[in-house]
Amino acid sequence: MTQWQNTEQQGHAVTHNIGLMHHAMMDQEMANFINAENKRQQDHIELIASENFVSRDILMAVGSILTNKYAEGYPGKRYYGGCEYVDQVEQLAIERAKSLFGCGFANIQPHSGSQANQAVFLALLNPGDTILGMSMDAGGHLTHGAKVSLTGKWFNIVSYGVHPVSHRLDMDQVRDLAKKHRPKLIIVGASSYPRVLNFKEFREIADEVGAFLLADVAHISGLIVTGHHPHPFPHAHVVTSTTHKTLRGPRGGIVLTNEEGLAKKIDGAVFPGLQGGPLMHVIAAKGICFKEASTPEFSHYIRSVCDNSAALGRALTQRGYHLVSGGTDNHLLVVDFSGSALSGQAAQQALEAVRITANKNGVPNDQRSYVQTSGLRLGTAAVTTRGFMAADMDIIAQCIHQRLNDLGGPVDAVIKQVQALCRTYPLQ
Ligand code: DSN
Repeated sequence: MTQWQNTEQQGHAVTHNIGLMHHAMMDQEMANFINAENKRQQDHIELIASENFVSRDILMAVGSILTNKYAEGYPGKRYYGGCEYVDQVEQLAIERAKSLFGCGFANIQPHSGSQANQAVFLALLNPGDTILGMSMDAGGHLTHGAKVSLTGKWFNIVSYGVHPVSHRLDMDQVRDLAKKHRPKLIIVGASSYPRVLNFKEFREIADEVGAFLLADVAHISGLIVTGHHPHPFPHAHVVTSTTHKTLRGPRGGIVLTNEEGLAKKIDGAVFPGLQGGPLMHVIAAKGICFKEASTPEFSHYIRSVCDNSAALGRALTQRGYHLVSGGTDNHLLVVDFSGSALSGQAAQQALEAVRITANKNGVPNDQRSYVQTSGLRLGTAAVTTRGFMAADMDIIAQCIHQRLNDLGGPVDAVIKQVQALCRTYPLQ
């Protein structure tokens, strides 16, 4: 149970508030869509590994009047007047971020994880510099060097992958590539890597070639701050994260470092380098998120996220599915359909029809296109927030299996099981 699910009364209060808020909106056309999405979130099992459900306090902050305020600059150094309260909001959130991650400097203004990464590139690199990052089919993120992203267009990208059999990071390959290409920046971090990242070894390689090390922990930051994954500090020069995945905060990004000189460059890169006015309502919500993530309840939640992920992996393996790397150490797993007639895209669509939401994903050495893919990424952060437990993972695996094993068959029986689970764990 999460901190706000512990009291049923609180849970009901949230449902009521959200419902009332949207029913009371003047723009009924838009309210109808928001209400429909609210119902979709209630009625579907959410397995997209990067999504979660925020607390009532975070929702209230995101919907607050702070959205009205322009505050270009940083606390005490704004370009506009009237910033005395938003200064306090941002300073409190910064202090909480530093305390949560145990670091000296935090910029909490990036609008997203991608912009947090771009700020690091702007602060540390020049166009044409070499970046060594993880390839997308091995689990890396778009901003780590994909050709279609700004990173791929403006920098010289060298990509490392995973071992073709174990699907785990091949540190010899990373070292060899680093020595051969002498990157200015090495990125460690992933969007679909189910195993532990060895930040220490990455730093050793970075030091050997004189590169900066960026740890993009967008997916695993909730695990890191609760001790369920090794910490990127003191190894990384810079750490970026989103706040809305396992950290369970509002959508957004952060950049962290222990080095004052880097912190100054990063601040300048975020504003005025990349962004204009910070989203003060989101910054307040980030501050609430950092406080929530420092509680024992959150630590217990993350333990359950990992237990559920392991249980889901086991339940799928027992039903004959192959997982990238054979399993998971964190909040996500990737089902590997390589060699089968089913693509990741077809699996995603088939599950959508029974109200299970997941996303297609590349797998190591994927023979299908980025549109089709041969994998399906599943994560347990969102369902665990609802209160799902390890035994429920077996039911989810059974629903997935029933559906994928009989694509032309009737969907009613599976939908009924999904409905029953969603009713057992209503969203607050
Ligand atoms: N879209 C995010 C994810 O699903 O991992 C990464 O940006």
